[in-house]
Amino acid sequence: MKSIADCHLYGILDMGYLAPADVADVAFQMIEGGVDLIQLRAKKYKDDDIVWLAEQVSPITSEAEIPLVINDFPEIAVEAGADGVHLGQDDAPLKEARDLVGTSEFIGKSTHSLEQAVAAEKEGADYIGFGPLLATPTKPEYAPIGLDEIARVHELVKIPIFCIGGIQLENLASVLEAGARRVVIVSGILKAKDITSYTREVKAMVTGFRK
Ligand code: TZP
Ligand code: MG
Repeated sequence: MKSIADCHLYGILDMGYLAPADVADVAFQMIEGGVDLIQLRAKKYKDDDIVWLAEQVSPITSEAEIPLVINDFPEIAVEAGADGVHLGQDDAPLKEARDLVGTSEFIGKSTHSLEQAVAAEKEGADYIGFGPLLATPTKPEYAPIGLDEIARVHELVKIPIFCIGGIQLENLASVLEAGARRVVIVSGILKAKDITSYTREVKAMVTGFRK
């Protein structure tokens, strides 16, 4: 299984963009394209349905030896045998989630400011999401941070930082130039005509930039 430290491109199965029947196929295409880990983000779905979705995806992530992360719900992450859980600022406190998932699952946390990023590391998160950097229809209720704080967050926080929000192939170079080393792309990937080749192009840029 890939460790978080080795993950640079994070793909999200956001059920706002996907039909349940397509979830496994899309996971497969994203992995073919080179995502290093996958999150299942199923806002508005019932617990049992999230477990069902996770069951469709987990054989594929297991086979590829990449982590599967469940958004929002530590209990479901445990029930589904996922590898990690991702918490927002309004979800269960990190300590509570840690008590539920133990040390066998990692915990990620969404952060929307430098202060929240520093606090998440202190609380014991294994990685953070930092964003939204840019305005995005996937998370419309949050004001974008912009690209200026990317360099600073990398000075302040030593756990892996996944930059997120409004990132697409078209602006990826500017995000990487601003200092991002790990990115999450949701709608850019899910709305691509060819998910595998879009993801492949993103991966090549992210990998190429680190060299
Ligand atoms: N958290 C911060 S921005 C965001 C989340 C879940 C959505 C990112 O989606 P997109 O479509 O890549 O802008
Ligand atoms: Mg959440």
